[in-house]
Amino acid sequence: MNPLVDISPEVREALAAGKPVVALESTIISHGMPWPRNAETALAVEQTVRDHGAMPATIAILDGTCRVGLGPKDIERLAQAKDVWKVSLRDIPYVIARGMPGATTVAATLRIAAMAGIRVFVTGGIGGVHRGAEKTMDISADLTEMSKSSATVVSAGVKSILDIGLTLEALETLGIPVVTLGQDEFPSFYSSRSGHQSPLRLDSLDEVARLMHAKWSLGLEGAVLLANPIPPEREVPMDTIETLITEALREADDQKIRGKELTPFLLARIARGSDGESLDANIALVLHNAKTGAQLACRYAGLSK
Ligand code: PSU
Ligand code: MN
Repeated sequence: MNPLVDISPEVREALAAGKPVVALESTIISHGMPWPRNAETALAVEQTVRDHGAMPATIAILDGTCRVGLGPKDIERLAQAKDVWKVSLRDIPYVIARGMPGATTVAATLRIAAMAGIRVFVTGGIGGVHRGAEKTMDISADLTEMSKSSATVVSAGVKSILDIGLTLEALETLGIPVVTLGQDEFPSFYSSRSGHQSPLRLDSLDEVARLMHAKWSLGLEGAVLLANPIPPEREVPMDTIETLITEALREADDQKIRGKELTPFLLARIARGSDGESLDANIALVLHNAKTGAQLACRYAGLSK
């Protein structure tokens, strides 16, 4: 393994033994949720993965190396420090060269997870095609990275801060299977509905594991996007969120918030606007994804044996 990729001993042992491992991103900790709930959530997500039989591997860049598998102190540092860089794919060599702390997005986490040989990755929501992208060209590197790195990304779908229809089109162009678990409609993060049909549907994790096995054993590289709808009792009504998103987008435009700042700005604005209701939903769906991801990693490890 490259000396710039540092895998923790317990994650390394699990991988060597063919045991289930689940990768976790860190931008959600540093730039997606406020302190102290970000740290509490990151630790609870790790515990949920363990409780369901898999080894958690939170990924970040610290002290000049890509770290796979963090301790509670590392997580607290990412949750609290003000100088944590948001690291997408392009930023990986920069933060390493400067020895800066970096929280990895879906794109960067997925690449580092694939380097380590991890096949399941849990997050909340992925980046995608932003509304108005026909003018701004703001399309997350999460999408292009998913066409390259082979792991299943478990998410609650795509937030409607993005253009969901265009994001699904881009995923098709990139050859990424988009599978919704147990329903026909693609979910939209806070809601199990989005108004968009899911391109694919599977009803069991055994089938998802078989799809993964078929894809990669045929040499079809790249990710699978698994959409895991938020549990109904934790949903935030679509109208409530839509109003908040419209306001947040208008404010971002007025303040000329662009590029990598846009997604964190919108997330924070929506959390504030909903008086924490959206944050509660966000935490609930990430924990739900952690459980599903751990179960999927167990099924996939069973198939690969
Ligand atoms: N969408 C969410 N929550 C998040 C993110 C996106 O609903 O926390 C984070 C993820 O880390 C994702 C990143 O990879 O934002 C995408 O940022 P950008 O749009 O700048 O590529
Ligand atoms: Mn962007």
